[in-house]
Amino acid sequence: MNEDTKLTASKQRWAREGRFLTGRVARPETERLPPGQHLVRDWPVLDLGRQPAIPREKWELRVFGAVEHPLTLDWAAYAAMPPHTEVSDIHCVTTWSRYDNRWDGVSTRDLLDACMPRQGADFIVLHSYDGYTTNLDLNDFAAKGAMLAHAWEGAPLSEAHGGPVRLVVPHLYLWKSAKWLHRIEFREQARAGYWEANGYHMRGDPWVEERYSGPEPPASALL
Ligand SMILES: Nc1nc2c(c(=O)[nH]1)N[C@H]1C(S)=C(S)[C@@H](COP(=O)(O)O)O[C@H]1N2
Ligand SMILES: [Mo]
Repeated sequence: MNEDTKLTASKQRWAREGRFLTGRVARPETERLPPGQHLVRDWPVLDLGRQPAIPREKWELRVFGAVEHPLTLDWAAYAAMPPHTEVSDIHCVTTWSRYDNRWDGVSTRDLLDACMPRQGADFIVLHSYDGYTTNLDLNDFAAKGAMLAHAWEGAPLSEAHGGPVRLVVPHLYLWKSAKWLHRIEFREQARAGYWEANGYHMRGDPWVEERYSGPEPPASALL
């Protein structure tokens, strides 16, 4: 084999393996669990202790702030959006992870197409019916896999897990996935949500253990 042929063969192998597709090469199975996490089979419930009971007929989602088209979606308007399904893993900052959760709902990209964030509206705050808030960068909100979810494993999302509709952002720790979603605010400046203001990391990437913003876990790190 001359050098050219060898290089061609390597390139073909790299192409098959997806080499050099920056950041998007499928992690081998051994790397599916982020550092410091352990796997669970059940699905723990974690929240501030107030679980609001919102029937679908009373549920409303408002999209406001720095957007061209503010929206108010009732259940019928939400259900009329393009359906979207994802299977993704959950990683909670309290160190448990759960694989292969099947979600039905609406992709955040379709929501962005509908509301059209203004130039510079790079930050988002999610507001929930229980008073909880959490913040995201627009890029993380728009990431593939991020969605509004109303069903889990083919059944309506339970009240305890945030029904009628919660956010799911699978590439960040689960505290970013606001349950009982009520309002989505687009902003030109970042603002810390509930846990972010209490010492949790502003971004929360489990693969680099962005758990806390300071050197010590906060005293309030209970959930
Ligand atoms: N509205 C709301 N969303 C919330 C919370 C909350 O208290 N209220 N807790 C967050 C935290 S800290 C976690 S770990 C996950 C837990 O989701 P689960 O109860 O479905 O496992 O929800 C997140 N979303
Ligand atoms: Mo949490």
